[in-house]
Amino acid sequence: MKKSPLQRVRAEYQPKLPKALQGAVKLEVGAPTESVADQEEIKKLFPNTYGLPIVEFKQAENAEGVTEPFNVGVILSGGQAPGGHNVVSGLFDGLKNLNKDCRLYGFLMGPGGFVDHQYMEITEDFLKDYRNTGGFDIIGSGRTKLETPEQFDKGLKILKELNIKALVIIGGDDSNTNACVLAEYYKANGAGVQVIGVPKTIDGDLKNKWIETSFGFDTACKVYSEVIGNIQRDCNSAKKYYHFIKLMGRSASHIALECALECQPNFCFISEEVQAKNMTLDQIVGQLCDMIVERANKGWNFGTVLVPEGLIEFIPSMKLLIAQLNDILAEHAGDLDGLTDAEKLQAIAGYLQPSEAELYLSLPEHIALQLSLDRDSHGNVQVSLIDTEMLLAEMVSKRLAKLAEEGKYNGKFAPQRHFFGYEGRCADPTNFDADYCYALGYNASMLINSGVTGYMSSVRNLTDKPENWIAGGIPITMMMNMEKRHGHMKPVIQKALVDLDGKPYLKFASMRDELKLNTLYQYPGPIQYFGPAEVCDRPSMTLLLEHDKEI
Ligand code: FBP
Repeated sequence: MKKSPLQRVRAEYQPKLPKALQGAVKLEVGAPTESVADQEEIKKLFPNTYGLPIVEFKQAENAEGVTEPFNVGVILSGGQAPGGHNVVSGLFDGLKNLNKDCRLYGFLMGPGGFVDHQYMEITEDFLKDYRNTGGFDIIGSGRTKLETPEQFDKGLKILKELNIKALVIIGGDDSNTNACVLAEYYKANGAGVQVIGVPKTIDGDLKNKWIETSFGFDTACKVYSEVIGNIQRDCNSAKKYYHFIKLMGRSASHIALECALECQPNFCFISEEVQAKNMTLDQIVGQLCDMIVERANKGWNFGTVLVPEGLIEFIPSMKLLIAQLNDILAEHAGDLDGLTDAEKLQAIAGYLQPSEAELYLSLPEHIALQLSLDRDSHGNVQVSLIDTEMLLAEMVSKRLAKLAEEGKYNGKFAPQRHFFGYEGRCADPTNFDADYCYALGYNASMLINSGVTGYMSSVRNLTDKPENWIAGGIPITMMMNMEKRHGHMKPVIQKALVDLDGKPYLKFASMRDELKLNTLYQYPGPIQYFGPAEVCDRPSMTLLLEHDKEI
């Protein structure tokens, strides 16, 4: 593999490991736990993995005897997130430190590779080119949903063939939910295979008291913030465009909020707030127009607007529409096949309730069609395919034209649109993510060695220096509640949306009026790997604020 100069130097970086994981470890076992909600149902569904204690590693004074060698399998699941390769590196190094004859097998292209027995052994020689790099290309990732006993049994065959004692699933909330179901299934059937989850997703919505952040969020937000900063500099230089910037984050607005804190744009929507205030699309457009008119009165016909990609699903009227569309697409897929776009729109409108049909047909045609695309394997609307930023820019443009006719606006509105998502998902991890991921992977190897199953690798106290990070495991059942999915109540890990009483949101809310009517852009610049710690090792502003730290 040919390497760039930065890659060559970066490959030498040795991620910092918490003191607790350096050398021999001992396990401290806490009290039994309960799930965050719906305790009775979750307990019934997970009789073997419910109520397990939180465990924590401490440095052991004396190394215990040599561990017998064992084999482990690893799966990368779902969307890419910076740092995945370091989870694999940490896992590999942890296993080899336990016994150099331990082996690590990677299942190819996500859970699908596990079910279909596609795998490779990960060796040091192979791994060395991937250390501290972004991407999931080491073994590939995929979105196959691991949920049926048939898949579990097929997977068990290859685990037995390769003499694998534990499976590590690196994924988001859905994949970790499935990891827990798998752990329960293997325990109930005496399969003798442990399952450990690792919290991944740039979206930042897999977090709670014990999982302070999912890996990849820090790097992805820093990549987006660099380019938003660059756009803002361009915007402020030419003073002639409004930039509508959509940011990834399927449901939660953590990414948009973090970028807003980093860059201080003129406007940033927070989907959770839109939902809480029961706002309509019309009101959203109205808010933007108010700002544009006021800025135009000051002679400013430029600005920046951040739009979380999940926004559309949080507008209550759109949410109703999407829920009906989900059912219609599931029930009438066959009837819609082969129709032209115009016929499809009319047919779908015919199935919708009258008020949703009206909303559906009032949308620009391309947006209505995008809302009617196939769902992903988890039944989610693929929001990254919906041009919400374009929808807003078009609707604002129309409204401003009307205001101009009425003599209420005399500015110039020239929108530019951007979507930042894939640009950040495979970036080389920041020092924070490089260290965090390595620690998560290393910690997973220690969890396996301690014999637990149905746990998520947890590294916390993340605003302190890495040496002081706390490492251990959290029972996945503890993070679960019951939610309606595909029309049925299912046990799932509770998603962490932006907390409207939380410090990151309140900080942004305290600044936003000033940001709208001034030009107070901040320019974060590119990720730095070498240099002063306050530049290179600084965690996300969200994490700092959540830990009562200064930003
Ligand atoms: P995960 O939750 O699997 O980590 O993926 C998150 C995400 O990056 C979202 O931000 C985005 O909506 C989605 O993946 C895009 O999915 P795909 O990679 O399948 O296009």
